[in-house]
Amino acid sequence: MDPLDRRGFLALGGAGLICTIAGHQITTDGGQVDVEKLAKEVPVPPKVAAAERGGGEPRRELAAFATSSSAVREYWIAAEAMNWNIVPTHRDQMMAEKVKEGKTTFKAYGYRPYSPGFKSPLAPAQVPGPLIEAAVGDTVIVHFRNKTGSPVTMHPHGIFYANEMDGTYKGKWTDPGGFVQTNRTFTYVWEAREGTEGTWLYHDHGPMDPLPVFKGLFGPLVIRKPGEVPPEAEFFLGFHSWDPTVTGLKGNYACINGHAYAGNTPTLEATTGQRVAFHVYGMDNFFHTFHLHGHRWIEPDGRIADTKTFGPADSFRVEFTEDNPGRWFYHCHVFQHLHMGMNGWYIVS
Ligand SMILES: [Cu+2]
Repeated sequence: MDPLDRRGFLALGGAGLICTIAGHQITTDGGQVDVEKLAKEVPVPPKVAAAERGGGEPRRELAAFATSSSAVREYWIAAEAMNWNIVPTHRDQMMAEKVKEGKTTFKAYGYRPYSPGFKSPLAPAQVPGPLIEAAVGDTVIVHFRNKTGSPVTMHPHGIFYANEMDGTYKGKWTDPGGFVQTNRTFTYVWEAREGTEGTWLYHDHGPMDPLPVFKGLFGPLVIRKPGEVPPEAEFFLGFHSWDPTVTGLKGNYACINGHAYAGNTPTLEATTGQRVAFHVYGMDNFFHTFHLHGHRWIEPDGRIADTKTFGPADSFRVEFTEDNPGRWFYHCHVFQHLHMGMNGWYIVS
C-alpha cells in the first residue's frame, strides 16, 4: 500500500474532505476557500455555452403543465452575496454569557425574494432563503437570477421536475439550469404532482457544490395536501453549520436558520390551544437530533416521541396541539452542536 501524504491522511481521518473542485481537494483544515476564484477554473459545460450563444434559456410552454384546478405559483429569487452576522447579539442566552470570538460577521450567500420581473427586493438576502409554498396540483415557476461571483443554481427536493429542471451540475451533461452564471437568469418549472406533498427544501447544486450551500444557499419548500389548512403556528427551521472553511472566522458555529445561540436563532411563539407545526431540515455534513422541551408528538409509525434524529437533507414536520405554556428550549441534542449554538427559545403564552 502506498504511504499517504499529509493531505490524503487528513482527507481520510483528521480533517474531512468536503469536495474536489477543478482538481483541488477542499478539506475542513485547509483554511478559507475563495469560491469565486476557484469558480474561474471550472469550464462552462457545452450545453450551457450553446444556450448562451442561442440567446438565452430554452422556454417551456406552461400550458403543458396547467390543469383547470391548479394554480401557478410564481417566484422571483436572486442569489446574492451579503454580510451576515452569525451571532448578532454577541450573547449566548442559554449559558448567559458573551460569545468568545470578537468577529462573527462574514460574506455569506443568500437567496433573496423579489417582486415580479425583479423590479424591487421584497426582503434582504437571507439564510435560509424564502419559503416556497404550493399545494398538490400547482405548478411552481421560479425565475432565478445569479448575482454572486460563482455559478450557482436552485435544486428542489420532493417536488416533481423534468430532467432539465433539476438545477444540478452534471459535468459535460449539464443543462443550463445546472450552471447559472453570474448575472444570468434561468426559469425553473417544477410540478407539485400527486404524491409530492410534504416538508422539503431547495439548495444550490451547481459546480461549486457544496461550498455555496455552506455559504447559505438553501431554503424551505412546503407542498400541502389539497384542501389542507396550514397550522395556526408553524415554523421552518434549517439546521446547519458554519465553519472557518467558508467563513474565514475563528469559531465553529452550529446554527439554526443562519444564527447560533438562543436569542440569535429564531425565537418562536405560540399560544395554548393552537395547532403547531415545526418543519425541520438538515443542510450540512452532520446528523442532528431535533428536541423540543415540554412537548411530544406522534411519529408516522404511531410512536410517541420528543426527539427526532435526521441527516443531511432529511426533512420532516412534527405537529401537535399546544397545551404547555412557558419559555421552552428547542435544540439539537448532539451535545457538541447544542453548545456550538444549535439552540433556541420557544415561548408559549
Ligand atoms: Cu446537531
